Amino acid sequence: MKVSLKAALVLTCSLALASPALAGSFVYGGFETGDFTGWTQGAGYWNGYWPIIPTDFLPGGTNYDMYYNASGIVTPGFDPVVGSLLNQVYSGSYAARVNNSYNNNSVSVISQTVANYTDPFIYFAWAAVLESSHYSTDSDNFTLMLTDDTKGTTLYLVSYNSYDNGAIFKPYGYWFYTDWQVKSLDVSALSGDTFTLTLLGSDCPYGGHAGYVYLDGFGSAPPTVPEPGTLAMIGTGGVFVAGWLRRRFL
Ligand SMILES: [Ca+2]
Ligand SMILES: [Ca+2]
Repeated sequence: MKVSLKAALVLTCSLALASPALAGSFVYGGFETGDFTGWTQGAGYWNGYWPIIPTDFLPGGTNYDMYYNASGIVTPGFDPVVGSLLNQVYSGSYAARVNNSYNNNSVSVISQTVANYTDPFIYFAWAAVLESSHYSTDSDNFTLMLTDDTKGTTLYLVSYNSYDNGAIFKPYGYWFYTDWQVKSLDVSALSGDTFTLTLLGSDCPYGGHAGYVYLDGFGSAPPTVPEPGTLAMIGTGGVFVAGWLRRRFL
């Protein structure tokens, strides 16, 4: 008995010692725990300085104040602003919404770092909703970036505001929104590096306009879209399914 316990202890120690060398992987990048497990959250108040630096609002940052955190976990269903034009979830049962549609100068951030990543691809999906407001440096805005922290390089960066919104944005009343944007980055040449995905969403700095971004499917495999039957069960009828089919197949 003593021998087997000792053997088990040795095995446990060996595994513990070996674990730092194991390849890193994303932790709940699809938010399927129904919360922000695996993610670092940040928030703060935007009083108008530009540019907004995401790390300023993460723990330890100069503007970090979780009182203003307006992120949340969402379930399949219509976006509260554009309705059936955008499903809140891209894949599975949950997604993250960074910031929200309430105007109160809030800035919300989420971030996840994975070390020793050896898979060949990184996938993620995002969709943004921005309220028409002011100009390039004082409108509700968002920044989504993926950095290679080992190399000190930025592999993916999108930064939009409601004044400088790109061709992927569509107008909806006094708002702009995108369809889900699914990204795949080939990182096969960067095997073993440390990567960080950071997403910031911000209201305008005067408290009158809001902006927010959905994120889902951060991981090493392509995020899968819901089955049509699942969408029909949301209680939407044919219009939404038609929209889904249009987005998927055209
Ligand atoms: Ca998900
Ligand atoms: Ca807000």
